[in-house]
Amino acid sequence: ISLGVVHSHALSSSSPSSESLKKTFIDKCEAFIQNNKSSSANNCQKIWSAFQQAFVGRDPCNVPMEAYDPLIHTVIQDPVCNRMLFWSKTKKIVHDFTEKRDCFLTLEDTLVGFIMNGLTWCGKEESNETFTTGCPGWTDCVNNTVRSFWNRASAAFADAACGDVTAMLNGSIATPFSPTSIFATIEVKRFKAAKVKSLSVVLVTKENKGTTCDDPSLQDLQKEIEPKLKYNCKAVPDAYRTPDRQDLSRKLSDRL
Ligand code: AVW
Repeated sequence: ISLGVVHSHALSSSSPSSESLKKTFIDKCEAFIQNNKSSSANNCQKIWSAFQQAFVGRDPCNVPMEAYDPLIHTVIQDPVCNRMLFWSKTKKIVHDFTEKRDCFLTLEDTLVGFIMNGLTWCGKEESNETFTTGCPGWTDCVNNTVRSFWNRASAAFADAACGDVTAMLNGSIATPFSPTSIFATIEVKRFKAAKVKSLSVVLVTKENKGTTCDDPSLQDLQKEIEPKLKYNCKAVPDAYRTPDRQDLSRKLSDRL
Protein backbone atom coordinates (compact mmCIF):
# COMPACT_ATOMS: atom_id res chain seq x y z
CA ILE A 1 0.00 0.00 0.00
CA SER A 2 1.44 3.38 -0.90
CA LEU A 3 1.86 6.12 1.68
CA GLY A 4 -0.33 8.35 -0.45
CA VAL A 5 -3.23 5.91 -0.22
CA VAL A 6 -2.85 5.55 3.54
CA HIS A 7 -2.68 9.30 3.91
CA SER A 8 -5.75 10.00 1.84
CA HIS A 9 -7.78 7.69 4.04
CA ALA A 10 -6.24 8.72 7.33
CA LEU A 11 -9.32 10.67 8.38
CA SER A 12 -11.79 8.02 7.36
CA SER A 13 -12.83 5.10 9.53
CA SER A 14 -13.25 2.77 6.55
CA SER A 15 -10.58 0.85 4.68
CA PRO A 16 -9.26 1.86 1.24
CA SER A 17 -11.39 -0.89 -0.29
CA SER A 18 -14.56 0.45 1.35
CA GLU A 19 -13.67 3.87 0.02
CA SER A 20 -13.04 2.55 -3.47
CA LEU A 21 -16.36 0.68 -3.67
CA LYS A 22 -18.18 3.74 -2.38
CA LYS A 23 -16.36 5.98 -4.84
CA THR A 24 -17.07 3.64 -7.78
CA PHE A 25 -20.70 3.42 -6.69
CA ILE A 26 -21.23 7.17 -6.36
CA ASP A 27 -19.30 7.96 -9.56
CA LYS A 28 -21.33 5.47 -11.61
CA CYS A 29 -24.56 6.63 -9.97
CA GLU A 30 -23.83 10.26 -10.83
CA ALA A 31 -22.73 9.43 -14.37
CA PHE A 32 -25.98 7.51 -14.90
CA ILE A 33 -28.10 10.42 -13.65
CA GLN A 34 -26.19 12.81 -15.93
CA ASN A 35 -27.02 10.64 -18.94
CA ASN A 36 -30.58 9.79 -17.91
CA LYS A 37 -32.40 12.94 -16.96
CA SER A 38 -35.51 10.96 -16.02
CA SER A 39 -33.62 9.64 -12.96
CA SER A 40 -32.57 13.06 -11.70
CA ALA A 41 -34.82 12.76 -8.63
CA ASN A 42 -32.37 10.19 -7.21
CA ASN A 43 -29.84 11.00 -4.52
CA CYS A 44 -26.68 8.90 -4.90
CA GLN A 45 -25.58 9.34 -1.25
CA LYS A 46 -28.98 8.12 -0.05
CA ILE A 47 -28.86 5.19 -2.48
CA TRP A 48 -25.36 4.22 -1.31
CA SER A 49 -26.49 4.32 2.28
CA ALA A 50 -29.48 2.05 1.57
CA PHE A 51 -27.23 -0.26 -0.44
CA GLN A 52 -24.45 -0.70 2.10
CA GLN A 53 -26.81 -1.47 4.98
CA ALA A 54 -27.84 -4.64 3.12
CA PHE A 55 -24.49 -6.38 3.64
CA VAL A 56 -22.06 -4.41 5.85
CA GLY A 57 -21.44 -6.30 9.10
CA ARG A 58 -23.11 -9.44 7.73
CA ASP A 59 -21.83 -12.89 6.91
CA PRO A 60 -21.46 -12.66 3.08
CA CYS A 61 -23.17 -16.06 2.73
CA ASN A 62 -26.14 -14.95 4.78
CA VAL A 63 -27.54 -11.95 2.93
CA PRO A 64 -31.08 -12.78 1.77
CA MET A 65 -32.48 -10.93 -1.23
CA GLU A 66 -34.85 -9.04 1.13
CA ALA A 67 -31.80 -7.31 2.61
CA TYR A 68 -31.84 -5.15 -0.53
CA ASP A 69 -35.49 -4.06 -0.08
CA PRO A 70 -34.47 -0.66 1.36
CA LEU A 71 -32.19 -0.09 -1.67
CA ILE A 72 -34.94 -0.96 -4.14
CA HIS A 73 -37.41 1.28 -2.31
CA THR A 74 -34.96 4.21 -2.31
CA VAL A 75 -34.42 4.22 -6.07
CA ILE A 76 -36.86 6.18 -8.20
CA GLN A 77 -37.21 4.49 -11.58
CA ASP A 78 -39.89 5.08 -14.21
CA PRO A 79 -41.26 1.94 -15.83
CA VAL A 80 -40.83 1.82 -19.60
CA CYS A 81 -43.71 -0.17 -21.03
CA ASN A 82 -43.19 -2.25 -24.20
CA ARG A 83 -39.42 -1.78 -24.20
CA MET A 84 -38.22 -4.10 -21.45
CA LEU A 85 -35.75 -6.74 -22.50
CA PHE A 86 -35.11 -9.81 -20.34
CA TRP A 87 -32.38 -12.29 -21.13
CA SER A 88 -30.86 -15.58 -20.04
CA LYS A 89 -27.47 -16.97 -21.10
CA THR A 90 -27.24 -14.21 -23.72
CA LYS A 91 -25.60 -11.42 -21.69
CA LYS A 92 -23.02 -10.47 -24.29
CA ILE A 93 -25.24 -10.53 -27.35
CA VAL A 94 -28.03 -8.65 -25.56
CA HIS A 95 -25.73 -5.85 -24.52
CA ASP A 96 -23.90 -5.69 -27.86
CA PHE A 97 -27.37 -5.13 -29.27
CA THR A 98 -28.79 -2.63 -26.74
CA GLU A 99 -25.56 -0.60 -26.62
CA LYS A 100 -26.25 0.62 -30.13
CA ARG A 101 -29.85 1.65 -29.63
CA ASP A 102 -32.13 3.06 -26.97
CA CYS A 103 -35.32 1.23 -27.89
CA PHE A 104 -34.85 -1.71 -25.49
CA LEU A 105 -34.06 -1.49 -21.80
CA THR A 106 -32.34 -4.25 -19.83
CA LEU A 107 -31.77 -4.44 -16.08
CA GLU A 108 -28.22 -3.27 -16.74
CA ASP A 109 -29.64 -0.07 -18.26
CA THR A 110 -31.44 0.84 -15.03
CA LEU A 111 -29.72 2.81 -12.26
CA VAL A 112 -28.89 -0.06 -9.86
CA GLY A 113 -28.17 -2.53 -12.64
CA PHE A 114 -25.80 -0.08 -14.31
CA ILE A 115 -23.97 0.69 -11.05
CA MET A 116 -23.42 -2.91 -9.94
CA ASN A 117 -22.81 -4.50 -13.35
CA GLY A 118 -19.36 -6.11 -13.25
CA LEU A 119 -18.72 -5.40 -9.56
CA THR A 120 -18.07 -7.79 -6.65
CA TRP A 121 -18.63 -6.76 -3.06
CA CYS A 122 -19.28 -8.13 0.41
CA GLY A 123 -18.97 -7.37 4.11
CA LYS A 124 -17.89 -9.40 7.11
CA GLU A 125 -19.51 -10.16 10.44
CA GLU A 126 -18.58 -7.73 13.22
CA SER A 127 -16.83 -5.40 10.79
CA ASN A 128 -17.88 -2.15 9.18
CA GLU A 129 -15.62 -2.72 6.19
CA THR A 130 -16.59 -3.32 2.56
CA PHE A 131 -14.59 -5.80 0.51
CA THR A 132 -14.23 -6.15 -3.23
CA THR A 133 -12.05 -9.26 -3.19
CA GLY A 134 -12.29 -12.56 -1.35
CA CYS A 135 -16.09 -12.52 -1.55
CA PRO A 136 -18.04 -15.78 -2.02
CA GLY A 137 -18.63 -16.76 -5.67
CA TRP A 138 -22.03 -17.08 -7.34
CA THR A 139 -22.54 -20.75 -6.42
CA ASP A 140 -20.46 -20.90 -3.20
CA CYS A 141 -23.56 -20.28 -1.11
CA VAL A 142 -27.16 -19.45 -2.03
CA ASN A 143 -27.54 -16.22 -0.09
CA ASN A 144 -24.32 -14.53 -1.10
CA THR A 145 -24.09 -10.74 -1.20
CA VAL A 146 -23.83 -10.42 -4.99
CA ARG A 147 -26.30 -13.10 -6.05
CA SER A 148 -28.97 -11.83 -3.66
CA PHE A 149 -28.55 -8.36 -5.08
CA TRP A 150 -29.14 -9.59 -8.65
CA ASN A 151 -32.10 -11.68 -7.50
CA ARG A 152 -33.66 -8.66 -5.78
CA ALA A 153 -32.89 -6.22 -8.60
CA SER A 154 -34.29 -8.69 -11.16
CA ALA A 155 -37.45 -9.11 -9.07
CA ALA A 156 -37.96 -5.33 -9.03
CA PHE A 157 -37.31 -5.10 -12.77
CA ALA A 158 -39.90 -7.82 -13.47
CA ASP A 159 -42.41 -6.28 -11.02
CA ALA A 160 -42.21 -3.07 -13.06
CA ALA A 161 -42.74 -4.83 -16.39
CA CYS A 162 -45.67 -3.62 -18.48
CA GLY A 163 -47.06 -3.96 -21.97
CA ASP A 164 -45.24 -6.29 -24.37
CA VAL A 165 -42.05 -7.68 -22.89
CA THR A 166 -39.22 -9.36 -24.79
CA ALA A 167 -36.81 -12.06 -23.66
CA MET A 168 -33.66 -12.98 -25.52
CA LEU A 169 -32.80 -16.63 -24.94
CA ASN A 170 -29.91 -18.76 -26.15
CA GLY A 171 -30.71 -21.27 -28.89
CA SER A 172 -27.19 -22.69 -28.83
CA ILE A 173 -27.63 -24.44 -25.49
CA ALA A 174 -29.64 -27.53 -24.59
CA THR A 175 -32.14 -25.72 -22.34
CA PRO A 176 -32.78 -22.12 -23.42
CA PHE A 177 -35.40 -21.67 -20.68
CA SER A 178 -33.27 -22.96 -17.82
CA PRO A 179 -35.38 -23.79 -14.75
CA THR A 180 -32.62 -22.59 -12.40
CA SER A 181 -32.04 -19.22 -14.11
CA ILE A 182 -33.09 -15.90 -12.63
CA PHE A 183 -35.33 -15.44 -15.64
CA ALA A 184 -37.24 -18.67 -14.82
CA THR A 185 -37.14 -18.64 -11.01
CA ILE A 186 -37.82 -14.95 -10.42
CA GLU A 187 -38.70 -12.81 -13.42
CA VAL A 188 -41.32 -14.91 -15.27
CA LYS A 189 -43.07 -15.63 -11.97
CA ARG A 190 -43.47 -11.93 -11.22
CA PHE A 191 -45.02 -10.73 -14.49
CA LYS A 192 -48.41 -9.30 -13.56
CA ALA A 193 -51.22 -10.26 -15.92
CA ALA A 194 -52.92 -6.93 -15.25
CA LYS A 195 -49.95 -5.00 -16.61
CA VAL A 196 -48.02 -7.33 -18.93
CA LYS A 197 -49.81 -8.09 -22.20
CA SER A 198 -47.41 -10.47 -23.88
CA LEU A 199 -44.03 -12.16 -23.78
CA SER A 200 -42.06 -12.41 -27.01
CA VAL A 201 -39.15 -14.79 -26.96
CA VAL A 202 -36.28 -14.06 -29.31
CA LEU A 203 -34.34 -17.28 -29.59
CA VAL A 204 -30.86 -16.45 -30.81
CA THR A 205 -29.63 -19.31 -32.94
CA LYS A 206 -26.57 -20.16 -34.97
CA GLU A 207 -27.72 -20.68 -38.57
CA ASN A 208 -30.29 -23.50 -38.44
CA LYS A 209 -28.37 -25.26 -35.68
CA GLY A 210 -29.26 -25.81 -32.04
CA THR A 211 -32.70 -25.47 -30.48
CA THR A 212 -35.87 -24.15 -32.10
CA CYS A 213 -39.02 -22.55 -30.73
CA ASP A 214 -40.43 -26.12 -30.41
CA ASP A 215 -37.87 -26.90 -27.70
CA PRO A 216 -39.48 -28.60 -24.65
CA SER A 217 -38.10 -25.97 -22.26
CA LEU A 218 -39.82 -23.24 -24.30
CA GLN A 219 -43.04 -25.24 -24.25
CA ASP A 220 -42.72 -25.21 -20.45
CA LEU A 221 -42.33 -21.44 -20.58
CA GLN A 222 -45.37 -21.10 -22.84
CA LYS A 223 -47.43 -23.24 -20.44
CA GLU A 224 -46.38 -21.10 -17.53
CA ILE A 225 -47.29 -17.86 -19.32
CA GLU A 226 -50.53 -18.76 -21.12
CA PRO A 227 -53.41 -18.08 -20.87
CA LYS A 228 -52.55 -15.20 -18.53
CA LEU A 229 -50.36 -13.49 -21.13
CA LYS A 230 -49.91 -13.93 -24.86
CA TYR A 231 -46.81 -15.82 -25.88
CA ASN A 232 -44.83 -15.92 -29.07
CA CYS A 233 -41.38 -17.09 -30.07
CA LYS A 234 -39.16 -16.24 -33.02
CA ALA A 235 -35.85 -17.82 -33.86
CA VAL A 236 -33.36 -15.22 -35.03
CA PRO A 237 -29.88 -16.04 -36.34
CA ASP A 238 -27.08 -14.66 -34.21
CA ALA A 239 -26.33 -11.28 -35.80
CA TYR A 240 -22.62 -11.70 -35.16
CA ARG A 241 -22.17 -15.09 -36.73
CA THR A 242 -24.19 -14.80 -39.91
CA PRO A 243 -23.55 -12.68 -43.00
CA ASP A 244 -26.88 -10.88 -42.48
CA ARG A 245 -25.74 -8.85 -39.49
CA GLN A 246 -28.80 -6.61 -39.65
CA ASP A 247 -31.21 -9.48 -39.18
CA LEU A 248 -31.42 -9.54 -35.40
CA SER A 249 -31.80 -5.78 -35.13
CA ARG A 250 -34.44 -5.71 -37.85
CA LYS A 251 -36.49 -8.55 -36.38
CA LEU A 252 -36.37 -6.92 -32.96
CA SER A 253 -37.15 -3.47 -34.26
CA ASP A 254 -40.13 -4.87 -36.20
CA ARG A 255 -41.79 -5.48 -32.87
CA LEU A 256 -41.99 -1.80 -32.03
P1 AVW B 1 -27.83 -16.24 -16.74
P2 AVW B 1 -30.39 -15.48 -15.73
N1 AVW B 1 -21.57 -18.33 -11.73
O1 AVW B 1 -27.19 -15.93 -18.07
O2 AVW B 1 -31.72 -15.84 -16.33
C1 AVW B 1 -21.27 -17.02 -11.85
O3 AVW B 1 -27.87 -17.66 -16.31
O4 AVW B 1 -30.04 -16.22 -14.49
O5 AVW B 1 -29.32 -15.64 -16.85
N2 AVW B 1 -22.15 -16.12 -12.26
C2 AVW B 1 -23.35 -16.54 -12.59
C3 AVW B 1 -23.76 -17.90 -12.52
C4 AVW B 1 -22.80 -18.81 -12.05
N3 AVW B 1 -23.07 -20.11 -11.94
N4 AVW B 1 -25.06 -17.98 -12.90
C5 AVW B 1 -25.43 -16.75 -13.22
N5 AVW B 1 -24.41 -15.89 -13.04
C6 AVW B 1 -24.45 -14.43 -13.24
C7 AVW B 1 -31.42 -10.34 -14.82
C8 AVW B 1 -23.59 -14.04 -14.40
O6 AVW B 1 -23.12 -12.75 -14.17
C9 AVW B 1 -31.79 -9.83 -16.20
F1 AVW B 1 -32.90 -9.04 -16.07
C10 AVW B 1 -24.55 -14.09 -15.55
O7 AVW B 1 -24.12 -13.28 -16.61
C11 AVW B 1 -32.07 -11.07 -17.01
O8 AVW B 1 -33.40 -11.05 -17.53
C12 AVW B 1 -25.81 -13.57 -14.90
O9 AVW B 1 -25.75 -14.07 -13.56
C13 AVW B 1 -31.87 -12.23 -16.08
O10 AVW B 1 -31.81 -11.68 -14.77
C14 AVW B 1 -27.08 -14.06 -15.55
O11 AVW B 1 -27.13 -15.44 -15.56
C15 AVW B 1 -30.59 -12.97 -16.37
O12 AVW B 1 -30.37 -13.94 -15.40
